[in-house]
Amino acid sequence: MGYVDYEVEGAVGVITINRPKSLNALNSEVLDDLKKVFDGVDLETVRCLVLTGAGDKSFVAGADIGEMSTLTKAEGTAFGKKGNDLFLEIESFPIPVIAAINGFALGGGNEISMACDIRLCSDNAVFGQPEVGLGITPGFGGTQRLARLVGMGMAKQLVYTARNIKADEAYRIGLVNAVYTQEELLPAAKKLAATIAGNAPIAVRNCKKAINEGCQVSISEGVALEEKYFGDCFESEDQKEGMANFLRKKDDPKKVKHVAFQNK
Ligand code: CO8
Repeated sequence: MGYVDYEVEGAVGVITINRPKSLNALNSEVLDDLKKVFDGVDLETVRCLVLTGAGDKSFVAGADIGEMSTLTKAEGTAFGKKGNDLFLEIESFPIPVIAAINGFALGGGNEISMACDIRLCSDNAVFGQPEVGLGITPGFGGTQRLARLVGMGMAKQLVYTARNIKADEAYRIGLVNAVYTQEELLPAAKKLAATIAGNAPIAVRNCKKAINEGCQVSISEGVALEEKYFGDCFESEDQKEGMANFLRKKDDPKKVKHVAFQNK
């Protein structure tokens, strides 16, 4: 569809931002197309998503500077809200989203990757928040999510200097979980997604909610959230079968089997 492609392989959905001539920069149409694709994901069958960019040069080189260049204050605020609303939807999407960062992840590109649950990148990836060099602040969540991911001191340094960093430094500061060659990146992201998709879906979704929501509150409120999401897993078919399988294995290791979780 338009600027965004979507393919399903088994229980893994792969979303590709496809505007390579502009290094996959996010204009309003790309944001609209992304929203349509996320809203259309069949959550009955798809259990994990991979988000990547088309081509071998760029994941997303930021929000579209041409489109932003003529915005008024009111339009700038509205554009920021459009991106923020979408990225909040991605962050709280019911199933995990893995960013496979295959090149530039600048400005809005770094910001959309930070709305994902897990970031993997290729060795040619470049990260940064160049906004202050353009006369604006990060506007799609960069001032908020970067500090939460890499700590306030490092986030402030990256944002205030507008300095780009390479994949190895992004890995060192904990912005990405792993670095691959370009050829290896997408297969590795799909393999990780398939591993997640093979686990009990209700439990994985509840883990995502417990971690995301728990990060915003005190530890006592966080563990109360965990108790709720933990308790909610009980009496599900997947909990009963997952635990019964473990007990069968203990009883007789030959009875070991792969549990095909039902999402029930
Ligand atoms: N917006 C629009 N077009 C872009 C962008 C972008 N962010 N990035 C690249 N392009 C386009 C170029 O204009 C060029 O198009 P054309 O061929 O028509 O001239 C094409 O992509 C290829 O780019 P280059 O020729 O520049 O490729 P290079 O390999 O020489 O350089 C770079 C690659 C280093 C990535 C360079 O393109 C660059 O610096 N791009 C801009 C990166 C940037 O500053 N991104 C941050 C933008 S600000 C932002 O994201 C704010 C988010 C919050 C918004 C909130 C709104 C209120």
